[in-house]
Amino acid sequence: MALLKEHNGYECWLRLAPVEDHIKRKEYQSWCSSLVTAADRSVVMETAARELSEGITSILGTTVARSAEAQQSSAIYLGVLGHMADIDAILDLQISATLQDEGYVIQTVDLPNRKAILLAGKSDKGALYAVFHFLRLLQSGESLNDLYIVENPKNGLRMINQWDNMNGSIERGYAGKTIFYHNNQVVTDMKRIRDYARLLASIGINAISINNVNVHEVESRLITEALLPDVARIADVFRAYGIQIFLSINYASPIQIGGLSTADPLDPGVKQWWSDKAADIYKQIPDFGGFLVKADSEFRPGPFTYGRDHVDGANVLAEALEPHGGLVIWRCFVYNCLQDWRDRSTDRAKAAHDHFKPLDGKFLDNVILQVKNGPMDFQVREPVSPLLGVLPNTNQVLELQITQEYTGQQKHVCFLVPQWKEVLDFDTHAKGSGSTIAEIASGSLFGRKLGGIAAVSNIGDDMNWTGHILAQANLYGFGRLTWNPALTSEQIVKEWIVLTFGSDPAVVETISRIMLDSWGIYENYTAPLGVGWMVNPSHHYGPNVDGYEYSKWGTYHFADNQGIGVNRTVQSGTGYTAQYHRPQSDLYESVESCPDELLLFFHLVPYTHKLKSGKTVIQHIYDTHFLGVEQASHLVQAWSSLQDKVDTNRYEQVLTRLTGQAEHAKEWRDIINTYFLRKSGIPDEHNRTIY
Ligand code: GCW
Repeated sequence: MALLKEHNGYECWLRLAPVEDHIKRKEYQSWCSSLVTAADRSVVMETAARELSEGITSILGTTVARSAEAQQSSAIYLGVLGHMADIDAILDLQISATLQDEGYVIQTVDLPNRKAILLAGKSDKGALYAVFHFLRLLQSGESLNDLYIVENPKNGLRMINQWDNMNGSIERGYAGKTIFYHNNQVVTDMKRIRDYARLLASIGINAISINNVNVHEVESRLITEALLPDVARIADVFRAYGIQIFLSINYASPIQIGGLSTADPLDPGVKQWWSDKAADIYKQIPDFGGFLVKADSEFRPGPFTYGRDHVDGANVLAEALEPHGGLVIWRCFVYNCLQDWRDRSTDRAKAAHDHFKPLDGKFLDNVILQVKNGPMDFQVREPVSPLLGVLPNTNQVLELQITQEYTGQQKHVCFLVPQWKEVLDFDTHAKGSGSTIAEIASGSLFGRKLGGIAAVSNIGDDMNWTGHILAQANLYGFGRLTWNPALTSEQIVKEWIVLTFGSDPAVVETISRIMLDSWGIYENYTAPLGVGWMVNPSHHYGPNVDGYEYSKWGTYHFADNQGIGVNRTVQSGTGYTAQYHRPQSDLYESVESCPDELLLFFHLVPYTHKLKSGKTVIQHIYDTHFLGVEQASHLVQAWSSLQDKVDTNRYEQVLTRLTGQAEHAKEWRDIINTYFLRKSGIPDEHNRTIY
């Protein structure tokens, strides 16, 4: 057994580990001895060439001769279609017509006197993505003999949102402090940011917003000439990896930093102010992406202050950015966060649809609405947001959360790709069947030029980036799924395991099982049947069944001695089900047809209600919570079986987290089961210990 090289998790999936099989290594070396790239390289192409040669050296142990024309019988050709004779001489140029701007081709040519591998992008970003794909092939032991790979990203915008604050903290961050800021300044040493840009580019991310959407006093000044040079330094680092920078802005900036007396979007002085501000920004950052905006949400300022709607609000920013090609990404997370818990008619789940459906088609072409996957807020399970199916004339991006705010905060393993797959595969029936979220988010269903998927980052300055090493799979999975939503959870997790831990069959099988089961396990021992919110207030970690039951946040479960759940039917509830198209609205409206896993999100039912599984609601609660704890302890056992197959440092890190999770699952089980036994008075059929 080769001594396992120690890793602390810093490289994540870019370990670029040496190929151990010497026959395979010889075969790869026969292909990878020289690299031909065009002489005039853009900054992105320079990155691609460097990543390729350094990656090959790391994996094969050989250096790669780089030149502008072929020196030897075999070479790798890296370039942009139509800009490199060697590539155009070999590649069937028809392929060019099928490639989008960030697409690429990887093709093998194996002629008697010439072996070549082409890594050809439609643009230099495509070439960069081809390089990372090629390095994945080498790491996965794939044969290079007859490659013909054509890849186009499904989503134009593949974006990360950082909820990072300049005081060093990260809102909902569970992996240390921010890598971007220190003591209210942008960091001077760009190393971590460069390594992060590299990780993101390797999974096809092409955009990032670098500050919290709750824009505080200091962060409001990121768009001023005082701080823009620092933002430009960050933009330079990401640009080299094909990633565009965005900033979250404070809607009250004209007042806060502009000295105006109003931020009213219809005020001519405000309009002029944003236009001047945009010009300042683009002077420093010519390819600046644009603004990400959280307005009139959770006490953030916005157009409502001036009696204006969100079309007025977004369009004034869009007009300012339009001359520079900038975008306004406007979040739809708008709801009444001062609700009286006694009020059963107000339904937070309805808010985004009520606010934004009437505005469809009124936003300018460079405005994109950003919509969370569910109507509430990234719970372990929610129905898909009905707003995503009712905006045929508006650009939109789907917002997901990689950081595990409500899914164990990187103390528990919870691989979220299966959850995201359910969201992307959900058929809204907006234009008949096949109107899936994947088709809507990408823009293709409604024929929108702009579209994509954004997600809240889970990284911090921990050495392993994500706190829990297994949480790296969520960042990896987000990138791969946003590039190609048709990938399965199994494909994504296998790819990630091989790159991160190697291809030992026991390692691949065991970690795949752990990851693919983890979302269901977490759901089993937390809030039942889609009702959500049984967490401790403010930090949202750990069980507290009534933590949000009397809050102002609209987050109720209405459990009493008879039953539990939120009646969202048209017939006798809040009417939320009507926000879906048929047949979904009918599916959810009827307690008989509503899927078990969302029953308590849509219906108030007695504890004795029979689920499709044949179990009563109360017995389902007991059974899933006892089962969840058993499953969590099995995760520890499964991981322990890999003790001599994973390097000690990472093995121990994960074992510690899984052991902690197994313990904490008992807390969830006992508090939730005890709460419902006391409320319902209905004993567990198996008379297991409940307190
Ligand atoms: O997810 C919730 C969080 C807030 C977050 C907000 C949002 C950035 O609890 O921390 O604020 O919603 O998405 O804006």
